[in-house]
Amino acid sequence: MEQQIEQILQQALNELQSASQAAQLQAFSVQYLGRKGFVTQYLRNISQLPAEQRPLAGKRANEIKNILEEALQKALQEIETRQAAEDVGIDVSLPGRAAFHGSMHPITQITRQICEIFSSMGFAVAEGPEVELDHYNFESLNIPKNHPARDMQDTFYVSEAIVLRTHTSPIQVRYMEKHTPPVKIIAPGKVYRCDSDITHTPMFHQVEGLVVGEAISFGDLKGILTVFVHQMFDDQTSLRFRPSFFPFTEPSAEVDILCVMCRGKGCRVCKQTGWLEVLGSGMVHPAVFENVGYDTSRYSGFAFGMGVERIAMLKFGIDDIRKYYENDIRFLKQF
Ligand code: 2NM
Repeated sequence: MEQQIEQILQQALNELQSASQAAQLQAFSVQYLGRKGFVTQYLRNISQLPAEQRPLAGKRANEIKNILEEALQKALQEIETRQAAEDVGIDVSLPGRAAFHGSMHPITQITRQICEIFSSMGFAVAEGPEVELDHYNFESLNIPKNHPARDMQDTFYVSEAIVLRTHTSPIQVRYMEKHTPPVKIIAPGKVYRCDSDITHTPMFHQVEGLVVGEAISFGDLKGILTVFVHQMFDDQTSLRFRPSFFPFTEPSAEVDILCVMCRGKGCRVCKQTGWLEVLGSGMVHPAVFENVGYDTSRYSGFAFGMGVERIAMLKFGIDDIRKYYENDIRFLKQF
């Protein structure tokens, strides 16, 4: 008996599932829940069971009756809803139009990843204008009037005193004017230079960093950039600091990392050197501090800068920077 009622339940639920017409549900109702239906019959037969089995069998039979009544109501409602939709000319069985999925541009992804690594080391993120005064882009950074970077050939001039920023350093100068040390910031953003070939686009992205405080040393610079490279690539990626020159830092260093493609063996990407140049850096030049009113006998600091496209090309194995800006959906979809 017990098994019988569970079988009736299963069979009833299966039938409900395949019913798509109101008439079928009507028949279902009669067949299972009607006066002569299966469930009603079963309830009647309980009186013939041994007395000790009756309470449990009765309880279960009533539960099943409720389950079926509820399921029947739900099925009826679904059919009504569908009928109402069809009455006004909507075919609810038509597949919907797929939503168009966008995704983050690879350069945005890498910019955010760089910012996240520095944020985790306590850096704040600063931003500033892309159309910048010559004063903030060059003058305050100790870049002399005759410097080649200031040529019309290299810089987009809006007017004699206004340029499209050629690096994000002016963000840091503006920040220093408004804040006293300690300073610990990164400055991400678009920068512009008159340049266009397979490794240069007229607009590209940089992230620069600046730390100023009492007794900040070149050792601090090495430590911060080592942690950054190990987090951005992996901790097997060694670094090499090479003497260099920038007008706004002294001493200055170029930072190379072990080639991520060949691991130092020498390949096409590292031009057989085993190393890749990825960062510029140095101790901030006292002339820059004087320009923002910092006491150079009390404060020292370091700064660094990197090109986001270059980091992204290495991370993703892309060899032509222009691919990032052709808006070819087949390329962009891969990230
Ligand atoms: C670099 C390399 C070296 C730099 C310097 C400054 C500032 F504003 F503090 F003077 N900001 N960024 C810097 C120093 C940037 O990029 C290749």
